[in-house]
Amino acid sequence: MDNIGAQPHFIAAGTTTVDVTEEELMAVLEADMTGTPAAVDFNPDEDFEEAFYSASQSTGTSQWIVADVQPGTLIMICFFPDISDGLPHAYHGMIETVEVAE
Ligand SMILES: [Cu+2]
Repeated sequence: MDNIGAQPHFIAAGTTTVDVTEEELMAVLEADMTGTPAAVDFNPDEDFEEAFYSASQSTGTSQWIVADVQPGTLIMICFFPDISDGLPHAYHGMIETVEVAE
């Protein structure tokens, strides 16, 4: 992966067999911050299996990661603190999902 952005990033990734959207994952993160449960059928403690992490990655650099990813939905989240407010990038929407076939 290449970092072509203005800030460093890193990826925490895991798989789930729950059908969950990026918007629903944002709601789960929001719930974690506010303490108000999200109306989403996804419990990260039960429905998320860690797959891989990347190292923090500076602007203008590339890195390759070898990972054995299980079938399902791969969730990739950046928790690097944002330069503007210190919140992890995930809270600014830096969440991606990719379907992984059998
Ligand atoms: Cu980031």
